[in-house]
Amino acid sequence: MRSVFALVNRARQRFGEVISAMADTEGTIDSMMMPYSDTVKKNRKKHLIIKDDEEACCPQIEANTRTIPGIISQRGCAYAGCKGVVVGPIKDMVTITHGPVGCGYYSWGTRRNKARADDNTPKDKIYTQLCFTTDMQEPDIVFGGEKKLARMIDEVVATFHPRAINICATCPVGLIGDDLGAVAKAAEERHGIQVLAYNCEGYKGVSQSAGHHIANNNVMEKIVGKGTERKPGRFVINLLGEYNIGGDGWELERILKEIGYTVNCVLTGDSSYLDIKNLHLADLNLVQCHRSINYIAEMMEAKYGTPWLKVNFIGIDATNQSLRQLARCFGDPELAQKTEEIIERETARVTPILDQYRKVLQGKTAFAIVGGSRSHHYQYLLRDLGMEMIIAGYEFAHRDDYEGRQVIPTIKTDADSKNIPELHLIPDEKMYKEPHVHLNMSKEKFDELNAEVPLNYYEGIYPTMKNGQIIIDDANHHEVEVLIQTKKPDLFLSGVRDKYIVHKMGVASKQLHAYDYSGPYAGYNGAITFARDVARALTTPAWKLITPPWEKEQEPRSESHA
Ligand code: CFM
Repeated sequence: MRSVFALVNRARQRFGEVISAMADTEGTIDSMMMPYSDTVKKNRKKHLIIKDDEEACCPQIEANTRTIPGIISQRGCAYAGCKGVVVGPIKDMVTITHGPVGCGYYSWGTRRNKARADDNTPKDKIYTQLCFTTDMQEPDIVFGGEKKLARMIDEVVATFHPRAINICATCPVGLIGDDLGAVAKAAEERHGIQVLAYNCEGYKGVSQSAGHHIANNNVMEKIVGKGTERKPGRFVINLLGEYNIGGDGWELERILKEIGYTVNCVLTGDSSYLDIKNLHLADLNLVQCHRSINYIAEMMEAKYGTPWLKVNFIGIDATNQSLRQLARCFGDPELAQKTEEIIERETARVTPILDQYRKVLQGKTAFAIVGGSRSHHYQYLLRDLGMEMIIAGYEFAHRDDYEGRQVIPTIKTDADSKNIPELHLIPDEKMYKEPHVHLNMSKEKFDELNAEVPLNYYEGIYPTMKNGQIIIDDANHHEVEVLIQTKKPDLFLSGVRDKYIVHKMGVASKQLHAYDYSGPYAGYNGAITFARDVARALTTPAWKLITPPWEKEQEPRSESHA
């Protein structure tokens, strides 16, 4: 009898907790909406979800739509997504920014994708530390910038002899109508190397996400499939959507190579033009950042039949699970055994170190408001450390990143998304192989595998969140301030634009884009670095010296700020 009472009591208590958490969260959302007009309120409410365990499926969220004019959120532009994120890190291509100097200058070296020389790419063929821009001036805007761009390509070829060149468009180039495609084509004929033109004018689409798509299309159409050399090995894989921020990709290559995989290409962190040409010769694609690279994964599936597996190498449990699923894909007993050996050895090595950090991190809460995938991935690493991400936000993700890929056919296209060409590729006559042939297994075995380890699928962030937690799309400073004041996290994970404001509010803040010059954060060694950085951030005595603004006596606001 006692145990029944205990159960009932526990259930009541749990019910009470959930109700108060929900009421509290409703209150937070009401405060966020308070200053808004009815139209803005209606719009912003659609970009919020509260996780509800009772609901069978994820409520629909509005995502990848225009930010309301006048509200400053954290998004970037299409040029940033194309040049800054996807094609900029290709180490042996010169990437020219065609436009006034600001776009090239401010995207120069700010994303910490690292590159180094390898067997095929000597040091003098790596251009990622340099900034190339046409520096358009008023006469170029008035009379057109095509000649200046052509001259610049000639100069780049004469000085650096690169293997290939990217040209990325900025807003004014699209407005004055420079024909980048024609300039690139003429340059290819003059120099006998590939010159790719990306029409990634900043205003295309609603965020940098449009630039990812434009970059994916061009890389897929113009580079992938041009090579013929498969790297030696029985298990040849690509790691897509990994950009080697702070050396993440190198830590993952260390682990994957030791298990017995051949890493054909990491796209695009520390990748080379030569490797991308051979992308189609791998057996399997791993997808780390779904948002930025799912287009190439999907197009390769259509054109070559290459299956893809969504992985997450952020966190120990997440890494171990991804490695096990990866081994399952090849169905090889030796590979499975080696995987278990490495998992056991690495987990045993890092666990005692993480245990030490857990002593100060256990029970702490965090928010993450980042681009389009880290707010999901880092939940696993935080849980390894005894922490909980109570609010997760994306700047520019699409509905499938929140709700899962099954919603893709139901996503409405609008004027902004129609702006970005959608390539529909058909199976390549010579190179298409059925997915099970890529994995060297029978169709039956492949179907069994697919039932256990979902291939070509991503479930989104929603299932990982806990009851009552908030998911927010395209958050702005005002909303972030209210969330911090009401939910009082111990740690805020975001970018440099809000980092220092949050510090001044007395809350530790870590940059999750560039890792504040630290890293790697991926894999086993990355988990240690992250735990150390977060433990330091939370325990620094500086917090004792700061009084959050809401704890100070309210000073009357001056008219000019009202
Ligand atoms: Fe993918 Fe990225 Fe991200 Fe992204 Fe980015 Fe980035 Fe990011 Mo900054 S590709 S979506 S456009 S994981 S640069 S390495 S950290 S916003 S969450």
